[in-house]
Amino acid sequence: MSDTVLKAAAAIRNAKRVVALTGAGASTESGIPDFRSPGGIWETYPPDEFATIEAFTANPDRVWTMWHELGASLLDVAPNPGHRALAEMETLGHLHAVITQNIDNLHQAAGNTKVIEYHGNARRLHCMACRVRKPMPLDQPRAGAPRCDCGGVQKPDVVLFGELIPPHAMFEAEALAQGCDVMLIVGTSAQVYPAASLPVTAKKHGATIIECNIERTDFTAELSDHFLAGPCGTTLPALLSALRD
Ligand code: BV8
Ligand code: ZN
Repeated sequence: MSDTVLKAAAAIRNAKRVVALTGAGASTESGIPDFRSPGGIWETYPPDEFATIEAFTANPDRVWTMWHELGASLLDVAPNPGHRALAEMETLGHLHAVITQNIDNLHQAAGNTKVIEYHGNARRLHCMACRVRKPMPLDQPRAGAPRCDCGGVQKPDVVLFGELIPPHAMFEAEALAQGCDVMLIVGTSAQVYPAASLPVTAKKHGATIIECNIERTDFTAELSDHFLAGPCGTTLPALLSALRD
């Protein structure tokens, strides 16, 4: 067991409230590509053409080509050992909540019960006209943007660039960041705001920052007290077994 893992486990064991912030790196070992690593989604679908609310409004059918591919990649995915370690940490009382930027539902599938979906969830549709939300039929072949019964265009219920974070998620995440004494950051490149400001808030309120990533990020230099290098499907189970000892 590495010294870093032991120190991180000690910080979690002594904490009153641990909160995790996860990004796409938490799901790559479930077979879902992340966004910015080589081979990531943005390589095929540049974000300014496919992930902004302007692009969607201008040409919903074109933007849906990305969501159809992304939806298909979510069809038969399952939680990986990293997701399961976070769920077990909650069961053991060592994790209060997960704030996730991911839209794949895998934390819930792994068993975490307090999950804040900061960027929405790809399993729902959201009508641009009447605002009604409905489950997204993930296996439905898509030749363009679906239409609502009201005739409006439906978008995936995820937060595109230029869209506000859902207020309930925004406020709950902010309160969790202010109130935690350990923040466990898993698999995020720290590039997207306001999500990337949550660890800054936590640190400002005295939290210890533990970061799990396969690369060093802006957080690593500026915020992290413990950096667990490597795939989170390995580092999180190692952290869990140190907590069990
Ligand atoms: C908003 C759609 C107010 C959903 C996404 C200039 C400065 C600051 C901010 C801005 C700015 N200009 C514009 C903005 C605002 C903008 C923004 O932050 N832009 C950035 C790019 C500069 N933000 C917004 O627009 C947000 N809304 O601000 O509202 C507003 C309102 C009106 C007008 C203006 C502002 C909305 C942000 C949400 C955007 N939606 N995607 C989806 O597809 O999921 S963003 C996209 O990036 C995803 O949501 C994703 O969750 C998010 C963050 O990415 P990561 O999760 O970190 O993934 P990434 O691939 O980047 O990194 C993966 C990491 O994991 C890597 O470090 C890798 O090494 C690591 N990894 C990989 N495998 C593993 C691993 N680690 C461990 N183990 C592994 N196995
Ligand atoms: Zn509608």
